[in-house]
Amino acid sequence: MKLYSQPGACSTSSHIVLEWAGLDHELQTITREFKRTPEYLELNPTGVVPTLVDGDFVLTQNAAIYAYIADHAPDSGLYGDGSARQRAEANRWISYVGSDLHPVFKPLFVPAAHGGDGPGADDVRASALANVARTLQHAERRLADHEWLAGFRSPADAYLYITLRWAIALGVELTPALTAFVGRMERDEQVLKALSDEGLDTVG
Ligand SMILES: N[C@@H](CCC(=O)N[C@@H](CS)C(=O)NCC(=O)O)C(=O)O
Repeated sequence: MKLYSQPGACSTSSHIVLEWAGLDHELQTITREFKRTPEYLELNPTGVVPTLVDGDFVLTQNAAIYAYIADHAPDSGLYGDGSARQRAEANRWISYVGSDLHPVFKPLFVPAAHGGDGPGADDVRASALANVARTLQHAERRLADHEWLAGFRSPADAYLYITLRWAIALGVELTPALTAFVGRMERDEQVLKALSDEGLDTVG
């Protein structure tokens, strides 16, 4: 399998999941500019990361990639014990990160697409930062009495960790439960390997 990842983007979560699964893989780190090339657009027509290539099969979307990886590593426990309930629990938290949390960062990363490059730029930024903090409260409450979002370590944790790196870079102050979670992730050897392979530092 070959993963295309832009270091520090959400694709790094798919990379962490590959490491957790213990699957042999090749990594190609790419830049924002490379995502606009015809070569890459042929693989991923929307020009985003991640993309996973397995033989003649090209897969996009983090959630789909996590599940595909887990299907190739059935003993990895990535979706808990594999029961309907634990798979649903992992998917519930993957959806929260992917559909609720990840999008609230967009006005901060692509201000021009959200009216944040004109006279009201400061207001757009302040409101986006408030949205990040508000949306993170759900994870904070969960992690106050759980080590991992789903109750066991799942792809949702890798995805949350990447969004927390973004929050830290943007100056959002993390609550103790989220800070402790970042620490747990950064004590994990496979997480450290993925970060190092992408040339990334720890942030906790
Ligand atoms: N729903 C997509 C979201 C992918 C996405 O938003 N990727 C971002 C990086 S985190 C991206 O490549 N954006 C385009 C850009 O930066 O130009 C997925 O889960 O794969």
